Amino acid sequence: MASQIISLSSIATPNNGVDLDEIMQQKAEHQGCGTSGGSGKASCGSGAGQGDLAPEIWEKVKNHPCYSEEAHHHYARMHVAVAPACNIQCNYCNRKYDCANESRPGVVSEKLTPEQAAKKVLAVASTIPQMTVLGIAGPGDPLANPEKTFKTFELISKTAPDIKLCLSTNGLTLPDHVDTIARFNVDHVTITINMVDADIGAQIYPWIYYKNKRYKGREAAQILTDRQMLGLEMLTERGILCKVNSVMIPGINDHHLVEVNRAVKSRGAFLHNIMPLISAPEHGTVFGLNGQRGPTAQELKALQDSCEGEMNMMRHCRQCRADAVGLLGEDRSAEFTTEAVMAMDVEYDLESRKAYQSLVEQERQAKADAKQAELETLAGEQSDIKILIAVATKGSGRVNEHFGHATEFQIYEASASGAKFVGHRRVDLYCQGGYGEEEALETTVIRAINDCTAVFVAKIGGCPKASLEAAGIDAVDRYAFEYIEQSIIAYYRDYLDNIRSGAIVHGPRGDAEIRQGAYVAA
Ligand code: CLF
Ligand code: SF4
Repeated sequence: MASQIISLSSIATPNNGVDLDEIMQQKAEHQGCGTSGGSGKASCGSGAGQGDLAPEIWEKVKNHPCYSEEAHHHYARMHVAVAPACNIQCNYCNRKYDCANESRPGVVSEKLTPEQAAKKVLAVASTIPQMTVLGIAGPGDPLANPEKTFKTFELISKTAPDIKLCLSTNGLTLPDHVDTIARFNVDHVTITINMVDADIGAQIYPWIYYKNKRYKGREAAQILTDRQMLGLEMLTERGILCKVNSVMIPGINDHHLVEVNRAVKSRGAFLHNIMPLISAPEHGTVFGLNGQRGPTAQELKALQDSCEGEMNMMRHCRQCRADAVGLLGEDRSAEFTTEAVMAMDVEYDLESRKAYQSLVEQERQAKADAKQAELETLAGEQSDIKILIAVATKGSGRVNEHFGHATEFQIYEASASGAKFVGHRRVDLYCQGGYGEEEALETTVIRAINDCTAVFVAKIGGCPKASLEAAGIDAVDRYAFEYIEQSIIAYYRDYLDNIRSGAIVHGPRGDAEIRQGAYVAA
């Protein structure tokens, strides 16, 4: 999503472009044009988001945007593309495809040396104080490029010791590197595990290259799954937090992923991230070319829901580029080209980063308190009605994006138990230079959020509002600049009241689409 560029100064506030004074002013202006704001309760209180996590685990996840859904509204990650080679072939991967406007794993604009990567990390950390995690996720496999990967970690752990190190691998050589991973204090490792059955694996992986030999078919898949399970066990024994990423491929591993979920949970994985297959002919992948489809939004949600009782499910993954920079829903990589980074005068100021992050923590606490207060108004509510709500946001857990500027919508499920983040949907930009593209609205936005009862926005024009309402989606701007979860709970309470009074009739919504094609910037 390279077109979603926010100015450098914008991210240097806890609200991603909107500081608190500015929010209050925007709220006042917004209310002045005929809408009403929600209630902005905020007070001090309990810790934001720790739940029942042990303190040492919370310490590791609290500002990691991938390991904590709540943190992803506030903290950013960056990837450095130091690992070009791969030792396996996945039928959904084509690293030759390179488009600056495309956002998916394996895609990068520039490959870096470890030294260039280290300079880039300092440049980004100085510009974006809420960048807390450095991940190496390709464009190939980091552990198929161990020298470059670990050299990069070594350089960064010396110059920017407050940044968490993160690694994402296919797992084939993972057991060989577990000791080195532990030595470099890499606290977070992701393994992509799509199967634990070699017959299914043979449909996903045409070959692997292992110990100087190429293996194919079932034999290749069996070696891969054995190595993945061993690597996962070795990491969790050492107390390293492991996340498992799985690509949901309808007709191949969709039902099987429940079994994968059990297998990784029993080996100590902390989090399971089931992602939709991205498959389009223009990507040139085997699956893209043979017409393999990805899941619909409701198919993905149903699978995630069915695994949720087993372990923590990640639903906020953005399937990032291997050179992504910024909050998960944005990509600022275009600001940090090698040329731009090398020309930068970088001053790494640990104290000012800490000071900034303490402001972020205050904002998180205020948000958690506001949510809790609103939740108390649902106490005793017995309704089993659940609705989905799409939210236009640019971070900080607030409804703070205009409908026409949204390149994605965050999706929440509202129920008697409160508001739960259940995913996001990417869309084409509706606003194209001052006028709305009806086609983009009809073909993309409505299809992407068709399963939602309402969409919350900071602002929306009359035409798109009417189109959404014709599609049965309530376009709501009365919560502009309020906290998302607090607003969703308030809306849900009103929704139930309206059903009971007969003002509205609750009915089922349809399915929605997950965007599959290449992203085209406005
Ligand atoms: Fe990067 Fe991955 Fe680390 Fe995150 S991404 S290496 S754990 S810092 Fe995150 Fe991006 Fe999804 Fe990966 S949103 S693709 S899960
Ligand atoms: Fe591509 Fe990653 Fe699969 Fe390698 S492991 S083929 S880089 S998706």
